[in-house]
Amino acid sequence: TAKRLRVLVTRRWPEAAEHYLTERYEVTLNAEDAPMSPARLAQAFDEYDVICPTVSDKIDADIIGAAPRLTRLLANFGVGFDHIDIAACKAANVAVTNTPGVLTDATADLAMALILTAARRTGEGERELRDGRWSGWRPTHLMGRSLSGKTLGLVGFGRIAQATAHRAHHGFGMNILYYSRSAAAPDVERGLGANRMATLEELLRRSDVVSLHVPGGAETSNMIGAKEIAAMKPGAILVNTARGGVIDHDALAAALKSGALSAAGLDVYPAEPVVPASLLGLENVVLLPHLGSATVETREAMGLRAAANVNAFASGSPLPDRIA
Ligand code: 8YV
Repeated sequence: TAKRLRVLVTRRWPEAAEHYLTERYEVTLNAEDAPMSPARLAQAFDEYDVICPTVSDKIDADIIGAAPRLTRLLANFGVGFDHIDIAACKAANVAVTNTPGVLTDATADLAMALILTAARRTGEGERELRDGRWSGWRPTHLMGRSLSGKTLGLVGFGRIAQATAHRAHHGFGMNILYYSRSAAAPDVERGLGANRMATLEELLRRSDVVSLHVPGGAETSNMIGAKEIAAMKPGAILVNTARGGVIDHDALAAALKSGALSAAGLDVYPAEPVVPASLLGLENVVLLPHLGSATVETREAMGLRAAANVNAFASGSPLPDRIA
């Protein structure tokens, strides 16, 4: 019988997805379910044919090393891959796949949750109530902002941005603007009532709510800094479900403190699990612990999608979600 592939799964997945993989391959699960040390990850490249990493594994050129290593495939559990040095993978002849599509709805739902929480101040309200500070109903208590008729500006216009646009436009009556390197097809724009802006500055200037949907990494590092925040409408809301490095958080904290922005909603941070200290003391920012894709259904689907790429690799077929 053919040698079974040795597969390392760096974090614990939902049971059904682990079961699917362990039935087919020689799988090692990380019992502690804690991030692996760089040394352990580097060693794994000599021990496993396939590694299934997550966002909590930083796989840089030092870890990948020079060829020849045993590992030939990184089947990433997640769609974003800025934690993996793609150029180093290519140089070392290591293929990389991700899990697009299966987490689109869950992440768009969470973007809406952040928009609603920020606009309606529900986090502030719950903290007040639980702290015993609620003194009763009054006409001007914790007034937020309505979404209906307001403009949502999307930075990046991929799958998750479009799913967010769908919810905001058809569910909440928002107007949609987007900024992206490439234009969406006319029928997609029509279906979402979306208008493309020629510059980021114009999008920021015209939007009541701005939601970020660009990939992380060097190209988008600090894309939203002091200058961009200053271009936003007074009292606008900024939401991020993409990657933390896209925002300059010192500039964001200053704008939230001064009231230049009324609120923000964040699910991602530049050096997780560290949360910028300047934000922790502010009432008008919603801070979530990277929950974008965290539903039972979605996390299971992500594991099965990573497994589908392992299957293709095992049978020598083209990898369905190959990114390198
Ligand atoms: C995951 C994500 O939770 O897919 C992504 O890019 O950020 C989240 O869905 C995480 O990356 C899993 O590795």
